[in-house]
Amino acid sequence: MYSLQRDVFFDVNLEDLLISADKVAHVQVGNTLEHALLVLVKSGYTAVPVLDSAFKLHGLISKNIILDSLLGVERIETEKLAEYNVEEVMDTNIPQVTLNHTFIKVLGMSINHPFICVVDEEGAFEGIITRRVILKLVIRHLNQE
Ligand code: 2BA
Repeated sequence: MYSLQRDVFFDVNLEDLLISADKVAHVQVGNTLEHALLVLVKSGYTAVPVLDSAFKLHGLISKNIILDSLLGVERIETEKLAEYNVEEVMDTNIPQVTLNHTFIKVLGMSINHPFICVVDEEGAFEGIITRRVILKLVIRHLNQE
């Protein structure tokens, strides 16, 4: 049987779970959809953050959002890949926290989001916490009796 003490999560430091910004694949505001699709396909990730040149977080772009934006009435309008920039179609509803938030908050957010963005007080991007890292920590705290 497994038991899990809620208390063990109160001391979790979110910084220990962070994949830092320099290791996160991302695209920049002003990049075309074509460039974003290249980054997504080459990195293998489904979705990545959209940042500006000052590393401020603006949104998320995914393969699905890009493909959806290409759908015309009768065909896939691939010419839009070069015509549109990421900020025109990106998701601005970003799951995000600062390092002051609790692990329980991030755990709850990970139900609906494969990764949570971490920003500082000014909105500068610090990195991501992935569902994988969150689940690894939960498993580590499961005590077999
Ligand atoms: P997905 O790209 O849909 O990836 C789902 C899961 O597949 C990942 O879960 C990971 O376990 C595995 N995976 C996918 N691509 C991988 C790769 N290139 N190398 C190793 N494993 C890979 P999580 O690790 O929990 O990541 C959740 C989501 O966070 C990913 O969803 C992706 O959207 C984002 N992500 C993770 N690491 C990233 C990074 N370094 N840069 C940008 N985005 C990242």
